[in-house]
Amino acid sequence: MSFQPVKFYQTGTFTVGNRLLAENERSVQANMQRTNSLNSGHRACQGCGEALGARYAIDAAMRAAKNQVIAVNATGCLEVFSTPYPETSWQIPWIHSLFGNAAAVASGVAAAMRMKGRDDVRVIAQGGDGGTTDIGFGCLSGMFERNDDVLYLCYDNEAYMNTGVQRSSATPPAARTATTAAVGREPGNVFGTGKNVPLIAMAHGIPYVATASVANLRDLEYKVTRAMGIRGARYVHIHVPCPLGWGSLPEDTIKVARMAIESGLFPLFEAEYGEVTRRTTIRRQVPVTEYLKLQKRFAHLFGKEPDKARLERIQAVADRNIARFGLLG
Ligand SMILES: Cc1ncc(C[n+]2csc(CCOP(=O)(O)OP(=O)(O)O)c2C)c(N)n1
Ligand code: SF4
Repeated sequence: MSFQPVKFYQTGTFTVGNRLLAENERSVQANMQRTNSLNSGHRACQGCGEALGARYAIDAAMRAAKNQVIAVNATGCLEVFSTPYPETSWQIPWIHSLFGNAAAVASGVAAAMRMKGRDDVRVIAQGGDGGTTDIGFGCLSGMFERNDDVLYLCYDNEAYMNTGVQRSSATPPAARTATTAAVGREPGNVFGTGKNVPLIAMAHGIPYVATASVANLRDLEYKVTRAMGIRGARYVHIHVPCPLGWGSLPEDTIKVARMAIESGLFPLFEAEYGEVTRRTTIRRQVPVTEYLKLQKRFAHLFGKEPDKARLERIQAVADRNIARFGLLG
């Protein structure tokens, strides 16, 4: 008799499918022992990708470290919506210092733990793309270069959201922000600017670098767990749509994140010591327009006449990623 294994798709939460999986394959969030590190009651907007990503990432890290985690947070939405003094949604030791020094503070905490002989306590630094790719970049590079025993999590919502959606060096080309108006000869953010911090992290030769997305929460948990199993400097860059800044519907957060992956604009991969070791292939490449149309920050590309030239340039970015990382298998 022929045998066809049953494949469960909705395995991320408390769904039936997840409970039918073997215990070691279930998501951290599906387990009653999850730590709820970022608890309910915080003030993130509806559909905030950053809140979702942080909850999954830190709970996975807590499980991997047997609940011995200290987190250092850069200034930004995650810090502000979770910790309006004197309240906090964090259920873990958590420190906020400045906008740009999370990596340096985390290096200091890791050094203190080493001096105390507490190698069971693991240190995480986290921040938005502005705190990571711009103002905190020097501290982050130093942390990488010294190979400090810290996992850095960047929640990339592609702009400075907490202060009203200003452009960062992670803002994509053509995106409208408060500082890149959709007018003039080059509407939105200019092409050919910005930086790719996962690739820069790889250039430091650190033990582990990965990209992840809230569209694939099991993969996010896996990558954080993997990173926690390694000592030294580690970096995970998580794509987190921001309904407020991107002008997307709160209920579309996962869809928007998935379109970024399936168009090739946000490649998912892992790298060890500077070399790509694994990437997530795409079943069917979707045109970038499917992703862009869901967001008002790109609305100027779809006026009476679509801005063909800019759309083609964005498509070329996606196609280049697909070729570079071999995303079509
Ligand atoms: C030295 C300094 N400059 C500016 C600010 C104001 N500030 C606070 S949060 C923030 C934006 C944070 O953006 P990002 O790091 O991308 O995180 P997000 O809010 O998007 O999650 C800015 C500019 C500050 N706190 N400190
Ligand atoms: S502005 Fe964006 S990142 Fe900040 S809480 Fe709202 S949805 Fe989240």
